[in-house]
Amino acid sequence: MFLEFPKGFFWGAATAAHQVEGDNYNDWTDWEEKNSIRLARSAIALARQADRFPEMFDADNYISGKACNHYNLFEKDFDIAKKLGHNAHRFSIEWSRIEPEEGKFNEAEIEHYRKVIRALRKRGIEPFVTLWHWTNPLWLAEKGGVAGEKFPFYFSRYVKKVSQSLGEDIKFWITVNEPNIYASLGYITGRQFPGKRNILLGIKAFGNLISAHRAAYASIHENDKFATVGATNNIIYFDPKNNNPINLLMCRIADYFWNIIFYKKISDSSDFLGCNYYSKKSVGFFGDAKKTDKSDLGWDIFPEGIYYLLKDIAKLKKPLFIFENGIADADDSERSDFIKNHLASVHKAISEGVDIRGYFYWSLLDNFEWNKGFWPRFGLIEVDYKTQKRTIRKSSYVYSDIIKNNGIEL
Ligand code: IFM
Repeated sequence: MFLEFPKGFFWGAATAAHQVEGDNYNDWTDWEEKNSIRLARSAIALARQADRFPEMFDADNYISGKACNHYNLFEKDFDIAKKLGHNAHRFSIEWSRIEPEEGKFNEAEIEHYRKVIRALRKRGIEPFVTLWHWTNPLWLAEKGGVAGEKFPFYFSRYVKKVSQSLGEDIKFWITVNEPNIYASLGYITGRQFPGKRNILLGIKAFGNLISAHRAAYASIHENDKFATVGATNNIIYFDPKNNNPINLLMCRIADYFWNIIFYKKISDSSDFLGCNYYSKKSVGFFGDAKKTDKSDLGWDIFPEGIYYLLKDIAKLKKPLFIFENGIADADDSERSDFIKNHLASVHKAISEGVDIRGYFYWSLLDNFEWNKGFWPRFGLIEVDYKTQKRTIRKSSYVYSDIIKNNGIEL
């Protein structure tokens, strides 16, 4: 059976500045230096993977450092994306490079991103620009970071500068990435930067990201009324352990707060909504989690989940994009099926009328996975961090055939 996607569908992969560029200096870098030893020690929690990924016990694994040196190698990386047939690419602009001192913008760095954008266009690849993918300039940390009173103001001032400088080459803007993950892991569980455990701060950070999105939406449109602007959030399928009414209720509550509330708050100031889907979570009491295959990170593989979530989010009547969907799979044994099966679910939603415009695999390259460091391997392209050699994984060719055919054979 052949499942064809709509004409003009955007196909590509995504990256984020801090995870691939190398030599960034921002609030996250600072946290890495202070926490790398602790993270290496606490990796014991993932010890079932210890034989395969001994680097998880090494503090250096948790320092982003040169990362993939994509800052210098972007042209080569885009050559590979082009060879694989990608017609779109999502990347992020690093705020700490653009505005290293408060209110002072670095024109040389703006020029760098102009070159990145033109390198994509030259290869026939549509750029999708994320303006904030979790990292901030150091001066902002002193003002309370994302939970600080004036965060939306600072963000929209930076966005205004970027859109005035680069706007003529950009059609698609993604203001903020995964506010729900950032607020919950950063401010509530404290598992990643800034490592706080304060629910009120978490709510403040989340609210600020909503206001920041709205302000950025307005300032981009002021500059270019034809721009297409949205934001992207992490979505999880909450799976009840059984049909006990308490479990069902818990799932509905989790679903509303994790998957829906952000989109509801921003949909009147968004031209599209972005969805980043990876996994499901078992919820509730009185039973065991249903068994599924798992990624190297232990995340459940559940392709049907994206179908249900897209159907639900579609009720907000906005065009949708899948801006992230991927798997940590170092030996590349699961990735091809992962992509195909998730795309089959996306196609099912499209065939039932959901307006989905594009799919971006996470990630183009292996990269720095935040508080897990370098050991999880998400890339279509394998990166040897010592030599910076790129090796195209087999699953990339499977994805490439899907793109060429604009559809999947099941
Ligand atoms: O690597 C991250 C990305 O930065 C945000 N979304 C989830 C990915 C995988 O964990």
